[in-house]
Amino acid sequence: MRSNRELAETFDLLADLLRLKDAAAYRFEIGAYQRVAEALRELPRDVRALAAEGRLQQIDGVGKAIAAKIAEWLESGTFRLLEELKAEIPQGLVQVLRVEGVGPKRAMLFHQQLGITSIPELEAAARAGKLRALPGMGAKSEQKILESIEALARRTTRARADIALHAAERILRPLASLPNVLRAEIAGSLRRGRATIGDIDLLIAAHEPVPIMDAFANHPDVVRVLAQGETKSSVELVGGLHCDLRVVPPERFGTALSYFTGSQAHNIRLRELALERGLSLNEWAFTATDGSGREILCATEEEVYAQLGLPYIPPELREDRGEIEAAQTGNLPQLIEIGDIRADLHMHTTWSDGRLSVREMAWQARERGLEYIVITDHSQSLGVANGLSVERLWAQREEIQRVQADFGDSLRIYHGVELEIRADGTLDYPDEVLAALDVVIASLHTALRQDRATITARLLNAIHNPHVDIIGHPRGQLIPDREPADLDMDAVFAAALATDTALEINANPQRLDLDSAHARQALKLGIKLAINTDAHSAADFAALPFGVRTARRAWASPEQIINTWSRQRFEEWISV
Ligand code: DGT
Ligand code: CA
Ligand code: CA
Ligand code: ZN
Repeated sequence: MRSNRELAETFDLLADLLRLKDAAAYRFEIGAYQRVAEALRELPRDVRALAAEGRLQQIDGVGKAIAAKIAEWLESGTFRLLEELKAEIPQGLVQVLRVEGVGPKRAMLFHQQLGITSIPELEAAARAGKLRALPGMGAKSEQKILESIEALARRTTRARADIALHAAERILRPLASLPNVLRAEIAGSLRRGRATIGDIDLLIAAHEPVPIMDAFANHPDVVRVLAQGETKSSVELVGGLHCDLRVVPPERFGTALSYFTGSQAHNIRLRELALERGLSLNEWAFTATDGSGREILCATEEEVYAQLGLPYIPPELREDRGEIEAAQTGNLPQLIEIGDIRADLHMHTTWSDGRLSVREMAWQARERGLEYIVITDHSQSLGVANGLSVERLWAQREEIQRVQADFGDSLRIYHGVELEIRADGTLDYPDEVLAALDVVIASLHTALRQDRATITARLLNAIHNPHVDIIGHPRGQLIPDREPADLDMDAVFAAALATDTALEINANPQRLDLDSAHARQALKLGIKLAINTDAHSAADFAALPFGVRTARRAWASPEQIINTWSRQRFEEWISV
């Protein structure tokens, strides 16, 4: 598989090997390779297709020399410079660079003095106290390195929600249809709708657990059984995810589901409330603390909360971020649901880098019950995504009008754009073009590693443009491998509020951007949000639930999300 992502990783590797060799001497090359890696990750088209069309140099930062390296890599899986560097510098040292507090100089020092070529070797040396004696090191920096190694391990083992959900459903489906299985549910962080998942937690209600545990351990996706017991088993799945399964009798299902859904912080609060009522609470039951051993069993979660004098709290809120207090005072939000969504305001067609025509996208949208959509293809400077010149934009308008005529009242199709915010902060079309469009989504796709002041100013410039209605995937993160841009989000929020610019929750599970924490902050300030799939194909519409879950984790109610609005209200909003 010679994918964009693999090629991006190759350029990252190249940059890191050069950093190890001599960061100062190669600083221009290193910067150039990193920029190309970033552009490749963002690239909406397959690099092989671009190579076949002779358009490699349209990729941000790719000139003749890099295009030749890419061509060589597509041919053979590597290129000469890379092989030379690999022969010179142990590749494992590149991993060592990812440890915070270890730069290229230190990594080479560890290598030359102690023969270290990997993170486990570095960890062992730090534990043995061997690092502190090296020049420029001490007990404190040694301890710091140990802590960063642990932090790194925590960060890199989490999976994207869609991948975890797919894996969980593959396991759960056959188990749920076994005889005697009464209920089968996903629990843990996946049920709470988190963007990344540490491990999958599954819960089944049945009187006889053993055959279920056997079927679980023998599922074709299981590569290794980590532990198998009567009521709890853990396995490793193909792809490396771990999965826990518990089987409980149905009369205890509610208590168990509540416990294994978590979060841990939420559970601790529930246990405190129970203790105030003379009850202890664990995954099995409430038990009286008066020594009688009297148990209260709950078959449903509603009963668990009712025992504590609380209304049902939706899983997405269970993070101990105020949901207990809100439940106690009758102030739980009326959370948005999938069924509230009437529109999708961000999607691409074959006019830029989408797979389907305007007509096909409209058909797909109506099939899914949407009342209105906005076609938002890329603007001109995103050449690799076949961005629209102004001329093509107007040609597209004619096609949209023809399709609109055929769809009549059954679906309203607005003409918008996903407008590039260029690296220098200017927008990709002149104001008079923007003024003629129904909806403008402005997005950052390039130069995402600019310093805070520069990239924030870029985004603010777009927000302040009176024709920009929505900011697409505001922070630019990609899960799991790209950190968000270094934006001053307070300034972004202040500007969005002042100009009544909506911010997007991009529902694509690789983005989920805004994330739930920032979305919640924005909503508290009174900023409007949009949940968009950014669909490039029919399958991409399936991202919507991930966006809605993120919004629910942000405590969003329907009226705060503009694509729950009626056509009329939406039209009023875009026309001011
Ligand atoms: P993850 O897997 O890191 O994405 O996050 P969770 O929330 O799925 O965590 P996990 O799989 O370790 O445990 C599932 C749930 O089980 C967790 O949300 C709460 C509950 N739980 C696990 N360990 C403890 C514990 O030590 N104390 C309490 N109160 N609850 C726990
Ligand atoms: Ca979990
Ligand atoms: Ca678990
Ligand atoms: Zn888009």
